[in-house]
Amino acid sequence: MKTLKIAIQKSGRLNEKSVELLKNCGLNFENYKSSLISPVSNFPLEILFLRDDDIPEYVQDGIADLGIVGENVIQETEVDVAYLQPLGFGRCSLKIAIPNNSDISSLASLNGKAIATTYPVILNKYLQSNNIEADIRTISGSVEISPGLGLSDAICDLVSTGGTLKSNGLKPFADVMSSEAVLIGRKGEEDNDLIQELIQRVQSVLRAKETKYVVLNAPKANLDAITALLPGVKSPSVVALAESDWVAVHTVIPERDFWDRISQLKQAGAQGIVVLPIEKIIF
Ligand code: PRT
Ligand code: ZN
Repeated sequence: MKTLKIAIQKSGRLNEKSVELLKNCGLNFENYKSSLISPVSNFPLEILFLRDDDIPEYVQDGIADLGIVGENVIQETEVDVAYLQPLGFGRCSLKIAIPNNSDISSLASLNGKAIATTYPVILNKYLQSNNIEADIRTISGSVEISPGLGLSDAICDLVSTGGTLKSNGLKPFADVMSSEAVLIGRKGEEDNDLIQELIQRVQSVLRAKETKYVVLNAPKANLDAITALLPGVKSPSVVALAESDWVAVHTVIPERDFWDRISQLKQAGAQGIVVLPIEKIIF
């Protein structure tokens, strides 16, 4: 069987989470910072460690079968690849930002202004779709200092916490795109059995991350009220306890409404609530 190749970022913001995801998928490999390629010992897969900017093209051209990279980089490189799975990390937005004291007040007032960015392709499309004619100044980094140096009237850059904008006297003005890390593959190869196996492993890890395993004790009399609050994978397991009026309930709860559920459960009479992380959920 052909050995697949997956390209991930060698170092930078996506490296650690990409390695963690692949390890959580049960893949054994060495993560030497010095090597560019690392074989997986228990799956026909090799990991390529690359600059993130090169990953989309490597996948498009078939040098790698799969890649993990920010959506922003895929859009900027304009490659034709298959989006296989959003991964929920590396979240950020590409925003136009302006100096705090700028007179730019509406999208139309960007007409004729200079905007510095490392994302000229995405910015150009955004401006065109909004009928704005601005001067895009493509620079290779430190975009946020360009208005202060008098090189541009605005910038278009990635923002996560907003701290970099703030510390440079800038404020967000318009959202161009939101982005997260995604698993991409070569177009036409999506049905490959090994690729499908990997996608399923990735999905089971992501599902597990979104949920917690909860064990609680409930008075039998309140069981209906308590199970009504619990979605579970199918339905909660109810286990007898030595004390005959009580049962233990085992279930999974989505992370997003976790605290609401826990307080509702307490109100419904649940006690001794134990919450555990889940490693994988396989349907
Ligand atoms: O060396 P290589 O080319 O591989 O890496 P790189 O330096 O080009 O990219 P890297 O590691 O900085 O980012 C990789 C990916 O992480 C990006 O392509 C995005 O998909 C994602 N990501 C998520 C971010 C951010 N958040 C982010 N905040 N990439 C960059 N930033 C930068 C931003 O450019 C700005 O300088 O962080 C600063 C703003 O951060 P806040 O928190 O102050 O708003
Ligand atoms: Zn890069």
